[in-house]
Order: sequence, then C-alpha cells, then structure tokens
Amino acid sequence: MKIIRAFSCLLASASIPCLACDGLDIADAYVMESPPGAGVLAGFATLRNSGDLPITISRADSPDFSAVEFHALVRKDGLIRMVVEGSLTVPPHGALAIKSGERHMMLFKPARDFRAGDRVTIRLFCGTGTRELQMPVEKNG
Ligand SMILES: [Cu+2]
Repeated sequence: MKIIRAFSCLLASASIPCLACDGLDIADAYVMESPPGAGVLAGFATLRNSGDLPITISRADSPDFSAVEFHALVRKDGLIRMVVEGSLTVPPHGALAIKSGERHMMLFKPARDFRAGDRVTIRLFCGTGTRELQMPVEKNG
C-alpha cells in the first residue's frame, strides 16, 4: 500500500500538487489520562505546515480506539457544546492547535485502559498520504 500511495503521489505531482502529509510537523502531542473504564479519551497536538499549500486532514483512525473524531468546542448562550469537525486544514506556513478548551481529538472506546506513561497510535489521513503519531498518555494538569 505504501508503494501505491507513493506512486500515486508522484503521478499527481506531475500535474497537480501532491496532497499528502508532506510538510506536516506535529508537536506536543499527548492524550489525557482518564479514569479506568472511561469510554472516551481526548488527544491534543499542535499541527504545523512548513509547505506552500494547505494540508487538509480528512480523517483519523487508531488501532487503539474504535473511532477518532475531531471535535471543536463552541460557546453559545453561556453553554459550551462539542461539534464534530469533518476535517482539519493547516494553513501554509501556519499552524493549527488542537488544544484544551478549543478542540480535541475524541478517542472512542479504548482497546484497554491507558495509563500515564503508555503510548497510543493515531493515524492521520491527508490526501493520498497518512501520518502515524505515537502519542504519550499524560496525567491531567
Ligand atoms: Cu469531543
């Protein structure tokens, strides 16, 4: 699969920009530790784009969770609601913060209890490419 993806990326670059994860840098990635038995966990990271084109992350998945979604927090009438963001776009030579109080990666149904010091694997899909993250689990605060 890797070879096919790389090849399709080469083909695409001949005519249109290659929409892979090229130029995507990820910093400060972590998953917040939750009490044992928690049905969902939240992941955070800063996504930076060193390239000249926007990078759109269309979805994410993980071998450690049943599903991964991007959620934003929206304040309205004094209430805070979570809304699903279908995709994330990191602007060229810019950054997008997935940070507490603004947005998070919602990680559903962990395969087991993850404690501080553990690592989870998250895969981001950007165009024809993917980027795999190893995110440490950290204690809250
Ligand atoms: Cu959420």
